[in-house]
Amino acid sequence: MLQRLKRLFTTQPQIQTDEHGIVPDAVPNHVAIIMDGNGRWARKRGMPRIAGHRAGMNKVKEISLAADDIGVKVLTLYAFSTENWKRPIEEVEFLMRLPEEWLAKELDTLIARNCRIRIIGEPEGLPGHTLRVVREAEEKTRANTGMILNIALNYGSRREILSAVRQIAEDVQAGRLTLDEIEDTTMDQHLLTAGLPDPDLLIRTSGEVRLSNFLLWQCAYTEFWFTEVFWPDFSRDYFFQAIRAFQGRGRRFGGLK
Ligand code: V07
Repeated sequence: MLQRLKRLFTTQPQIQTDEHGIVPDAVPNHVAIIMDGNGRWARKRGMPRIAGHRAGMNKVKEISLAADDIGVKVLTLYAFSTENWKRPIEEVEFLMRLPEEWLAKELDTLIARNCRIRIIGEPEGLPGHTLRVVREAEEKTRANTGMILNIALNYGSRREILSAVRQIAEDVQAGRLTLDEIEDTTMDQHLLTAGLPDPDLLIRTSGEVRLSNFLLWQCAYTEFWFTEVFWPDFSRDYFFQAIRAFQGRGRRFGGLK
C-alpha cells in the first residue's frame, strides 16, 4: 500500500528496465573484456593451467550471446597478448589451438545470429594453422551486420600505437599530411580498431586492477568494472551485473552535466 502510494506521488519518471534490470536504451555500444584468472582457477582445483584455459574458452560463447541478447554492438575479448609468448611453450601451443577448437564448435551459432568476427593484433606472429582459421571466420562473417565479436590475438596496445605513429609520420614525410592536420581522429583511423567506437565499458575478471597493455588509446573515457571472479566462473549474471553498474554511473567525458 505504502509502496503504491509512494509510486503514485513520486515525481521521478519510472525508468523502464528489462528482466535483468538493464535499461535497453542505455546499453553500452562497445564492451571490452580482459578474461583473466584461468590459470588460478585451475590451480585452485589442482588442475593444470591448460584445463583452466579450456574452461575459460567455454565461457566465451555464453558471454558473447549475453552481449548480443541485450544489444551490445561490439564485444572485444583479450584472448592472447604480445606478452603471452613468454609462457611455457606447451601452454602457448595449447592456446594457439583454441581458436580452431572454438570456431569449429561455435561459428555456426554466430553466423545464425548475424554476428561478425574480427581479429585485432599482429597476424604475422601467429602460427599458420591459427591464422588460417581466424581469417576464414572473418571471411565467412564479413557481410554480417549484427554484433561484432572482436578478438584480440597477439595484441599489444603500445605496439599498435607505435605502428599508427609510424604510418602517420610516413604520411607527413610523403607530403600527404601536414603536422597541424594530425588530430585524435587521425590516430583513431590508424589503430587496429579503426571504424569501431571506443569501448564504453571494460571488464576485468580475477581481481587484477590494471589495463595490461590493452586498448590504451581507446580507453581514454571508458568506465572500468573489476571483479574478483575468475574468468571460468564468470557468467551471464555477472555480465549483467557489470552492465547495471555501468548504467548507474553518470559519464561526463571530462565535462559537467
Ligand atoms: C582463448 C579462452 C578464453 C580465456 C582466455 C585465454 C584462453 C576463444 C578464442 C578464440 C580466438 C579466436 C577466434 C575465436 C575464438 C581464444 C585464445 C585463447 C588464443 F576467432 N577463447 N580463446 N583464443 N582462451
